[in-house]
Amino acid sequence: MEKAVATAQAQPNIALIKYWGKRDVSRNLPAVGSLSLTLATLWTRMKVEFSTDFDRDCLQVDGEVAVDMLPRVSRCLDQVAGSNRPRASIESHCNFPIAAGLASSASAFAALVVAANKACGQASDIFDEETIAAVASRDTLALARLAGAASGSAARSLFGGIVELATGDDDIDVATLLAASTWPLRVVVAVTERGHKSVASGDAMILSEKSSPFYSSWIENQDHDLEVARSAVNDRDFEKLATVSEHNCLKMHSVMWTSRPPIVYWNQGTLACMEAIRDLQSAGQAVFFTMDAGPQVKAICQPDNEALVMQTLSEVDGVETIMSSGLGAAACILDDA
Ligand code: 2P0
Repeated sequence: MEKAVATAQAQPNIALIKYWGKRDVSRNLPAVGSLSLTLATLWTRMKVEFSTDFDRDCLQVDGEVAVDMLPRVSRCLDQVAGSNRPRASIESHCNFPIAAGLASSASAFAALVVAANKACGQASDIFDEETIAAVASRDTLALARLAGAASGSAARSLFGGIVELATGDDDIDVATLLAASTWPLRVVVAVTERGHKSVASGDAMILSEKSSPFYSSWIENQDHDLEVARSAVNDRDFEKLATVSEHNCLKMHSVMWTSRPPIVYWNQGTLACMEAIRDLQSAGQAVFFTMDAGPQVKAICQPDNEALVMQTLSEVDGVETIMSSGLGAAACILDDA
């Protein structure tokens, strides 16, 4: 039996300056740059095994066969290992809720690309020469571009700390702006609903472009928000980062709300958490909120008020679970032993 196997881990990331909109749907290129925090304690682990003995790809997510997600995963493997590749068995494990606005596709596709690329390099006899040469030449940016082609936000999880993704001329550019240890921010996640989201974010972005009257001004102002956020990060200016991040998040949700039909990911718990965070801000606490394509609220704060933020959000009506994380590392290979 000819086989090649590797396992990788990636952490989800939370965007402060959001990706919403596609410049090129077929290549999945984002219409705007984005800036994000890679988390430390939430993860997806992906084991990819290619074998000439398999007659089809097979995906298991947390021990269950996942037929719906398989075509997207198979397409991503074709990009990494060539469309003539041997079929693969993929096992995914995740320590947080999937598809509920917690960026599970980001960590999943980042881990998938890293594991698949490593596996290809392990058993050259079952891949063609072109694939072997491509695999050997890939750096982290090349892996990020492959992950981004599968899921735009996944490109950012190839890097640790505070990460910026730029749209670039022909493809995205992604890099760490600030290492995780340089500014010890904390991210408190208030889970207000554990189900799958109502509209997939990719479809929702396309709907926003087609139907929201606010879409064009969202695109036009993004470079300005990125510049402000970048300078706030470089200066470790929490206030400035808070103001631009909340504004950018609310603009993205305004674009969603003004799409036809409207895309509303929030629930009552989301609004109650925002109000609790506003109260903390009024009491002088350095904390701000952000929400993505789901009802969960992420509160960004600092180590000295993390316990207070967690306690406050845990008492909000509608909050089911609280999780907390610092900033974490780039996607990496795990030792299969
Ligand atoms: C972000 N989101 O910047 C934004 C904010 C959701 C809201 O990136 O279509 O699942 O697969 O490229 O990566 C979620 O989008 O979208 C996302 P596709 P993805 O984090």
